[in-house]
Amino acid sequence: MKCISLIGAPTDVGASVRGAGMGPDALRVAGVAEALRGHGYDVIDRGNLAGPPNPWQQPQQGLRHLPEVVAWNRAVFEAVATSLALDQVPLLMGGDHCLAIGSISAVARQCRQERKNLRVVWLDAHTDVNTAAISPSGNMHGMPVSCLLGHGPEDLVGWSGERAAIVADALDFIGIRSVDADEKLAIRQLGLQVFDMRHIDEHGMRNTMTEVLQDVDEDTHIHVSFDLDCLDPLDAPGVGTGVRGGPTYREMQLCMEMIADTGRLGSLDVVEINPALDVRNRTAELAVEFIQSLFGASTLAR
Ligand code: HAR
Ligand code: MN
Ligand code: MN
Ligand code: MN
Repeated sequence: MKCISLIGAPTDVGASVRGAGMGPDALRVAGVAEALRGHGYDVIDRGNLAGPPNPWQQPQQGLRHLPEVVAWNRAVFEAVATSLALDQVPLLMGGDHCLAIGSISAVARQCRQERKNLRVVWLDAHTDVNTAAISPSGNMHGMPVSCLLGHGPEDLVGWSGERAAIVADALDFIGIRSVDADEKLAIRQLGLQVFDMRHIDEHGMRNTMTEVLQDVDEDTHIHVSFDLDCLDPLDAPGVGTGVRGGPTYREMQLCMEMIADTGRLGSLDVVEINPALDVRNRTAELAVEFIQSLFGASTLAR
């Protein structure tokens, strides 16, 4: 069994509200390391990365806090790359979702070196495929997917060794229910596969995940990018941009369990937990439950 390395990135420079920078400690307090050790994993907590404070400024040329977003993602990229080089499973504890740029760029580079097929499962209420030109807010947590597809600011593309860290076919979105007007056009132009809440309502989580995971094989590396606002805000109140109508607790458990069953989970982001908005750390505790399922905990298996 591989060793899991916890990497904290305590920042909210990409977010619309303050507070996600406290996410790593919320996950620690909720017992993420102990829970995973309880399932037999070796867990190393690498502590928190360092980076610039949040200057809390207006967007410039459509991008808010670009230099700070670049600095934090550089640190994340190096830490995730180091963990993968040691054959560990990096668990990035955000922080806001802009950090997926550094995380997934490092994963994509490693997969190219090892000739693995990278598949990214994006669990979110939002598609995060805005750009400076179309974002209604300039907040960069709404843009990581564009950067990873090679359509971001020059400072944030190409880190994996190719302009596009991932191709559209390698990415599946689950739980989507909030897409901005111009983002819809981008989704169509890029040919992205979006399993929105309507799809999950009609086909159920089981059929949805069967479709998402159908071509996973022994050479596949699955990266899960888990934005806690994918869940319903009634279950996960500690998020900055909650949208009602998310998957149920049971549906999300099944999603995690079906990914675990493939045995191909190789890396994970857990982002957008905002303890300042939470109720007694409920959202971090919920995240720890889902993380356990993702790493193979099940009711009856020992
Ligand atoms: N689509 C909106 C924007 O770009 C909201 C962004 C999303 N918030 C997140 N990321 N938490 O998924 O401004
Ligand atoms: Mn997101
Ligand atoms: Mn989101
Ligand atoms: Mn697909």
